[in-house]
Amino acid sequence: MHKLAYLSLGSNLGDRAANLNAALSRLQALGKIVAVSSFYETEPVELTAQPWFLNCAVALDTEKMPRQLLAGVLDVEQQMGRRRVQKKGPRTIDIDILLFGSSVVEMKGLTIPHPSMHQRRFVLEPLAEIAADVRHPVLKRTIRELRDALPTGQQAVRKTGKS
Ligand code: PH2
Ligand code: MG
Ligand code: MG
Repeated sequence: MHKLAYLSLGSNLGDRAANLNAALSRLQALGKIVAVSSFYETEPVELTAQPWFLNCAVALDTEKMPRQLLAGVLDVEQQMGRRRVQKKGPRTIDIDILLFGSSVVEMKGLTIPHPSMHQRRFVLEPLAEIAADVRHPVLKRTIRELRDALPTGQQAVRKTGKS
């Protein structure tokens, strides 16, 4: 059974663009990448005393179940040398599952839709580029509507080239 999953990728250590590209390449083991947003230079949120991020959004056509997909993305993070030193702190690569078709998933260690995606401009701005009309299955708003409803001037997000 095919599902269209949307992922958020972020990096703020080392060569950030190379890290995003390496993750994109490895994600092909988990399905077919059908869309990738531009890369966005984004101000850190939550833990603000850390380098700026490069973030993007990806649409992945996958046959994996949510659990397997999570295991797969954690595996890619591991392969890329991610070390969990500080919660929400600097990382070579972070891959978060945002949406999984229109499924709502509540399992230990995995909540889909991602519980804070609708509050994060660094997620919604890239995602709106590839999924503006996709509807959040819990909030019943499209990604464009969620993006437009964010408070203005709060988190800086700048579109850069694609790679
Ligand atoms: N990820 C976080 C915390 N803060 N800020 C930005 N701009 N981009 C991120 O990917 C990010 C963050 C935790 O995963
Ligand atoms: Mg994250
Ligand atoms: Mg994560």
